[in-house]
Amino acid sequence: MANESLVPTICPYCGVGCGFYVALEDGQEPRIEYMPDHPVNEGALCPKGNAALEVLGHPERLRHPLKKTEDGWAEISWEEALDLVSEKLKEALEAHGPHTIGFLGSAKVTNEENYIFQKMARLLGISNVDNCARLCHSPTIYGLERAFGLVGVTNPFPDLANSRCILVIGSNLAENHPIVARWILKAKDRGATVIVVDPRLTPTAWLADQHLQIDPGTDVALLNGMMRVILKEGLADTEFVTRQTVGFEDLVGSLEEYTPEKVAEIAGVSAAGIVKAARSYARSPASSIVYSMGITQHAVGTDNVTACANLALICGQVGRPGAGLYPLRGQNNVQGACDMGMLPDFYPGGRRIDDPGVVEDVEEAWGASHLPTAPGLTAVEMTEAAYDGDLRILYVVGEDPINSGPNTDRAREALERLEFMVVQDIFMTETAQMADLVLPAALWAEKEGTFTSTERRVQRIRRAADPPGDAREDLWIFSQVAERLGLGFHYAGPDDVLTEINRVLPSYGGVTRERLASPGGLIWPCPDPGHPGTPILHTEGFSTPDGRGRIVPVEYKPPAEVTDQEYPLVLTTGRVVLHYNAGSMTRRSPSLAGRVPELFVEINPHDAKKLEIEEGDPVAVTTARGRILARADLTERVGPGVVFLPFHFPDTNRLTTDVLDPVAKIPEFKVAACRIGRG
Ligand SMILES: Nc1nc2c(c(=O)[nH]1)N[C@H]1C(S)=C(S)[C@@H](COP(=O)(O)OP(=O)(O)OC[C@H]3O[C@@H](n4cnc5c(=O)[nH]c(N)nc54)[C@H](O)[C@@H]3O)O[C@H]1N2
Ligand SMILES: Nc1nc2c(c(=O)[nH]1)N[C@H]1C(S)=C(S)[C@@H](COP(=O)(O)OP(=O)(O)OC[C@H]3O[C@@H](n4cnc5c(=O)[nH]c(N)nc54)[C@H](O)[C@@H]3O)O[C@H]1N2
Ligand code: SF4
Ligand SMILES: [Mo]
Repeated sequence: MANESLVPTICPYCGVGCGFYVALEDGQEPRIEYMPDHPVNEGALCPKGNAALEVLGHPERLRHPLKKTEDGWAEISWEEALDLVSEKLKEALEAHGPHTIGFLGSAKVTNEENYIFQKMARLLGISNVDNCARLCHSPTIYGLERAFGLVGVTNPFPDLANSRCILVIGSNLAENHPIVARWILKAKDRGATVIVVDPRLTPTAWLADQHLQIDPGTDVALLNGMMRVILKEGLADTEFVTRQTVGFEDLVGSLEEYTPEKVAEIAGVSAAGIVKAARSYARSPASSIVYSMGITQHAVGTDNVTACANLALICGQVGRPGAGLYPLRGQNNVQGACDMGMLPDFYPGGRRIDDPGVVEDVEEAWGASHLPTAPGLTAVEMTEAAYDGDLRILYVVGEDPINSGPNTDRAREALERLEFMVVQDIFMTETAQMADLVLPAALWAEKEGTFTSTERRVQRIRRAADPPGDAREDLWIFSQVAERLGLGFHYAGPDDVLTEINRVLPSYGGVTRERLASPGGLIWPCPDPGHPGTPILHTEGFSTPDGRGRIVPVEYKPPAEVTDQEYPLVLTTGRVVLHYNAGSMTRRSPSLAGRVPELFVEINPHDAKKLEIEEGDPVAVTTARGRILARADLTERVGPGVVFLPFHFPDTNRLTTDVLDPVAKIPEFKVAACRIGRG
């Protein structure tokens, strides 16, 4: 091990926040060394974590600022690039006002970087700021803020091993949060019952004792049905309900018509299965609910989240070891991006922008005046505003909306109408190709800072490699733009920004640089330097003003788009273990891309037979918005009538609908009506 150094860091892919070391040895390529003393992954990594270093020196990394010209891309200096961004912003601010500008921050960049980016926006009066949480857990933000007063996974992952019943609903964690599956296996080892609710027979469903293969978009009916069983059989925790909640009586009245038989008909599962799941969850001494995109990515996403919270509240299954609610967040730093205020309606620390007290606090902390006092546009609304000509400038950091947003043919038209778009990324994404200016960023292993995992665990990343060419840290780029706009950002580096975060965000008060040295970091709320962090939330009541959880009845509503003769199949979209989101990193990772090289569509063999489609055939998938080609994968993973497309390759989102949940403004990625034909 001569001349070897081990740089501790955090996986850049999903929100589980696994730790590992980058081993640097003279004359050798950097390699991964496992971190057995990390509390969450205990040294293990999933295939993506193991491949994390493959993109580091990739030949396609962006190396220079690029300006679009009539003859294609021209390499320009940073000086010219930064001047251009600041001039465009200044011009638009003066001529048209801050509401014509949008900033999309990134759940892949650090807390410090998001903090600075949204601060820059707000100081300029811009409140159109958002991040990919809009497409992901925005229903959790509104649903859990109302129910519990605080948004976050309630218990740490190792605590899943203390659950006796785990209800996994709309989450394929075996593929998408694979290290969480280890804790579920540990719970099973100790005798826990695992129930999986998913329209597909996923690898997660294979772990289950009971799989409820519901029809897409019927979760509210199922959860209401389970709650009705629990009430009728006297299985609710009435003591907890009386002491710690409000709204129970309204719920009781609302559930009457959700009989097991009726729900069975709506959701396409057996009445006995509903009763069994309800009993398992309510009777166990410690139950947890784990949910993600199968719950949130619906026009009724906020209702779905609310129904999950209602179930936990009436059974008193929250606020104790083994009893929690786990909205598994997606990106490595999506929790952090939201904590830092990279949202149109929240200042840093999850504090509402339209609360005058909050605005006053932030103004004082920043030494600023006239900060925005009203929410701006959300991500998908910004696209709409661009379409209508109301949004003129878009600054996109570490996101690829032309692949990851809904109904992308229309989104493409919208972004084409922008006056100026700058994209800051590590690769030339599809969105970057549409930009007027592309800025090359340093990736996680090339910079310092912190990420906040889905457990609310704040952890440090450290520099282990030099960025390629002229690529620079996102923080440096933002600071340079801010300086040109006269905002007086004089941060010496990420540590300086973290010190400000400690001062401005109450729950990060004690999350200081010094305390983040050991594996596992700190879990917020951690208000002061002597505080140990808060692994389990709501142990002493909820974070609402009166300390009580809110039970809010919700009614089942069918998905926005229903099947008909022209579009007889339900299209649902999602993920596979070897690829990540729009694929900019995994499609360039040889060990991953080689194993899933192209777009495929899962079709049930019964449907395929009727359509005379064979395994491997090229087929056309068509919705009201477009037609794309994919390779047929005939599999029982989807039930008859349902087809599944991953969104890791361009095209899938040309098909998805941009119908939004009215509260969270998340698009319904999980249900569209489609037809399949020969390609
Ligand atoms: N390998 C891999 N890991 C990832 C990612 C990735 O792209 N690849 N992305 C990260 C991100 S950003 C996120 S947000 C997470 C997402 O992680 P997940 O939420 O697990 O991802 P999805 O595959 O989108 O959807 C989960 C499941 O919901 C099911 N589902 C669809 N419709 C319904 C429904 O109506 N009801 C119910 N109950 N279930 C339904 C799908 O069949 C699918 O199995 O993963 C993170 N981790
Ligand atoms: N059909 C369908 N669509 C979906 C979903 C679905 O289930 N179905 N899921 C939605 C969900 S949950 C999410 S979260 C979104 C994700 O949508 P996006 O956030 O748009 O997806 P990513 O591909 O993760 O994009 C992250 C980008 O950051 C870049 N990047 C990585 N590191 C850095 C860095 O350090 N600095 C900078 N500047 N850039 C960096 C990567 O190259 C990549 O281009 O997609 C949504 N879209
Ligand atoms: S589970 Fe998530 S954080 Fe852990 S190694 Fe896999 S992708 Fe990385
Ligand atoms: Mo996500």
